[in-house]
Amino acid sequence: MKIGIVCYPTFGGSGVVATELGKALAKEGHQVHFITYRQPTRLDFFSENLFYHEVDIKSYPLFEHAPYELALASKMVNVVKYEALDVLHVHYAIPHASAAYMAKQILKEEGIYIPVVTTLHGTDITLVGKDPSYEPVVTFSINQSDGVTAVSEDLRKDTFEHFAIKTPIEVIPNFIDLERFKKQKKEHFKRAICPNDEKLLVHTSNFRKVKRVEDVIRVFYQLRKEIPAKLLLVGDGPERDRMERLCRDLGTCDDIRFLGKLEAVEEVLSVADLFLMPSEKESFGLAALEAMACEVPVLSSNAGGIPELNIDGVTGYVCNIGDVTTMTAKALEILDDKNLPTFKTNALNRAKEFDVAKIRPLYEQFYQETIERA
Ligand code: GMT
Repeated sequence: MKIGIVCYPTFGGSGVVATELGKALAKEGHQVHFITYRQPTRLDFFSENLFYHEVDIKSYPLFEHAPYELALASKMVNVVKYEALDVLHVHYAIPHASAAYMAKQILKEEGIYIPVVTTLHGTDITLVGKDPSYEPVVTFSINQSDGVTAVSEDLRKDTFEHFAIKTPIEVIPNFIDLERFKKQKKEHFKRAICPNDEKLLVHTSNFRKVKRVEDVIRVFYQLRKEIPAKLLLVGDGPERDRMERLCRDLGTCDDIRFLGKLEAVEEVLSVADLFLMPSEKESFGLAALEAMACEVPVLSSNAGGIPELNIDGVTGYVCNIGDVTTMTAKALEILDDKNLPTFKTNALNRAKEFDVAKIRPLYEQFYQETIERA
């Protein structure tokens, strides 16, 4: 198949899923064309089946905001036409699904039909999409897509609950490349961070409010009173300054390190004992899956689709959003040397259920069905 993939090229989960899916499809012999405003972060190598088309966003003094959606739709028209694509797969509804609708209408005028698959990732529905300033366009463009997928059952339900959706939505979960995300031998790294064999906790995110990084620090602060431990915070974003101040106020700076954005997050995960994901909203929780693949149990909130991944009492624990006290107690239980090896094994076994080799064929089948139906 010749597949066009539209996504955000940044560190966010939807861009990662889109890029990794494209790479996996290219490995299977499909020709994959990425259409974005910047080279996706994980697409920095050559492959005969992978192509990248940059969206040119022309500015003009009259525009306070350059019309990205129009430039994107025009690029889609161009790529579909000249590369003879079979299907266009857009990740994240805003503004990709509506740009795809516009491209589709333009191509129709020229007698070209392009089926559009839209994948809903989370905040495009749960936060941004619900906002009245976007809702009508989001509803319309989902309904106009030829196929729609959501990354969890919870996101699927949420979409039907909050939007007047007439089209079916198929759940295709996030996936993981177990070749890349696996426990690596990094004992020297562990010794450098935890010289006295402390337990190592890790959180990775984009430090947005919705991730509740404050809960990570408060859980760690409580836990640190009970056992020797260190915390690594990976990523960066709007909450980082506030979190650094909180660490200083609590006097925990010696045990917490902010690592900023890291590409090789699997190296940090390889030495971790526990991953924390206390999010307010989380449609799936790809970062938790990455941790589990590196044999790290997960202490999470019960937001959104996380419980579909993190099995309470098996791969970690699932607690109510914001319940720092219970989270601390559960963290201590997981980190107890009697329990930790079992949680680690269970986490890895669960991650294997989301192996890219199992999930990629679901997308291929979905494309085929969408093309045939259209
Ligand atoms: O988590 C983020 O803020 C990034 C966001 C995105 O859209 O890039 O991630 C969303 O999509 C990921 C991939 O499908 C999911 O694993 C994340 O759970 C989801 N984030 C939220 O729902 C907050």
